[in-house]
Amino acid sequence: MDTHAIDADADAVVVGAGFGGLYMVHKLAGDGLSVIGIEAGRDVGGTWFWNRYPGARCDVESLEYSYSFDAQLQQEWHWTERYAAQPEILDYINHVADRFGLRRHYRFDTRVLGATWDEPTSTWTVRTSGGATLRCTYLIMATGVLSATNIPDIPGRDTFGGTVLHTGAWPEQEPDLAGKRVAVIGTGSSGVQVIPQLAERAGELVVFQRTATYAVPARNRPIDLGFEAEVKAGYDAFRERNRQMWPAYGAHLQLTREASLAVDPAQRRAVWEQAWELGGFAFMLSFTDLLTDMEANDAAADFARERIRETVTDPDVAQRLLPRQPIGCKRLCLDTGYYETFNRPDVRLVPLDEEPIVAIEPNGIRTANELVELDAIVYATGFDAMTGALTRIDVRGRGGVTLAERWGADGPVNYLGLAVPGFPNLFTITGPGSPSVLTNVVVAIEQHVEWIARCIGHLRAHGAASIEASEAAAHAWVARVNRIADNFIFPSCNSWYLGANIPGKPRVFMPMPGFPAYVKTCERVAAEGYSGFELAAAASVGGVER
Ligand code: NA7
Repeated sequence: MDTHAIDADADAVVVGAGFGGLYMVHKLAGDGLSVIGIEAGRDVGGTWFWNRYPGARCDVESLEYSYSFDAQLQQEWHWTERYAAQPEILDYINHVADRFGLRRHYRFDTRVLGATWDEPTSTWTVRTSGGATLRCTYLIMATGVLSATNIPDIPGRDTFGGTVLHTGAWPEQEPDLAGKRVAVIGTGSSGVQVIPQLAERAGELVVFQRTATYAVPARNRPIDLGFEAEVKAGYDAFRERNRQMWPAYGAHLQLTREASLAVDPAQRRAVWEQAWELGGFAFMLSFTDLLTDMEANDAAADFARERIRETVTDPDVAQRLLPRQPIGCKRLCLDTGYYETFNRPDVRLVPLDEEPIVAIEPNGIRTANELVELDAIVYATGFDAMTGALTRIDVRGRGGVTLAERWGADGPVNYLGLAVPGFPNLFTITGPGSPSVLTNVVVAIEQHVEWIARCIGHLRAHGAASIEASEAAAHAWVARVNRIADNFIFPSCNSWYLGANIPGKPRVFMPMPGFPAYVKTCERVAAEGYSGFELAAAASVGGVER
């Protein structure tokens, strides 16, 4: 047991006050448990608290990217745009926190530094940056899948004399970049969103591109009031249709249920033109085989590349913006004016395959060809996705083994993306091994929160002291997720789904493709009395039943 004096006892500690943490706290408090929430940020919001860069916007439609657990909440909230921008999502999360009185459970501006499993008492001892030591029976990590920022270790990185920003940790006080010479490194979803916005305000914008990306037009617009009314008239059915989709979203965007290779090329093209106009993920959902058949994917990729050539006026620049990996292999970006931005005279593209970065210097970025003088560098270089937020905390399970050690060589050994062998009573919301980033994550979060709450209810009802995923079940699960991923085009490129963006990270496919099948498995596991888990009966400790 940790030798620190315990400052507070709770049934559960929930780490994070984003979509996942807030609902978990709400659910457990509603079930009568004592709960302490810990949040590093000054307030609620999670991803939407930190990612406040210009242009930050959700790529799932607002009417879907919201909680479904409260009928009145979803009826009363009104979204103003098809895809909500970050300030509106943050307003929504604040509204939820107020409406359900969730802030009172939280300690803000506080990080969890470490957590240690105490075998004799079957409890977790949690150390926080505020100096407090908490003890709890259940530790629930709602730390987010895209929250541990990645700043690449470029030589001289810390010598730069100008402003340094990361899209995933954007300051609340908007930095003044007006008229400045600004670099953006990275062209994933965040880069694609921030680049057109920064081009508007900077004097000169230089985009450092390692991998050209596919971006399909979002076609954002004010919310269609007719569509909103239609959805709200049958919200439960709308949610259910989306839950039955493999990524748990977009049922109304699905133009066909056919394989693209089963229709003739003219018909295929007509569907893609329609999907392109519809915007967003309609393109990838247009046929059933785009992510599973390389020939189908090649044709879709060609169609998307043609659109880039049509949009970018300088053919050399267009050529450099053409992605070469299969479309959808890395997460597809939705754009608003991304490719058009490269037609501006004050925007320049530096393709790193032709002109690599050599070093960062006090005045700018030195490439193999030149010194690009700069006032600001914006890292849009993503995250140590899915595992980083967990392994950066000193979480110690049985035998004092840390999560970072447990996941070091083999990647994130887990069961259902919910639990880790050797870490009893620890749950991960949208953890690696669950559908998480391949879904509308709010739907995935709700399913996890409800499953975890039910599981905890079961443990309490049966007087169990702990639940722990078995080694065998976890290894079988990781193998199953990777077998399923092998049926897709996903393993064919270097994406953060595979950990490939972080040097040294084991190459394991982390998110499980296919939400409906995943839900069925979770339901079956629960119905079987938590098969694949080991439940320990409560032991008498020092005369006290825990
Ligand atoms: P992403 O999708 O991981 O994109 C990061 C970008 O940064 C991507 O273009 C990377 O190129 C690039 N990158 C990463 N490291 C480097 C180095 N060392 N040098 C140059 N370029 C680099 O993160 P985002 O924040 O855009 O999006 C994350 C998710 O958030 C998104 O999918 C949505 O779900 C929301 P690479 O492709 O790795 O070659």
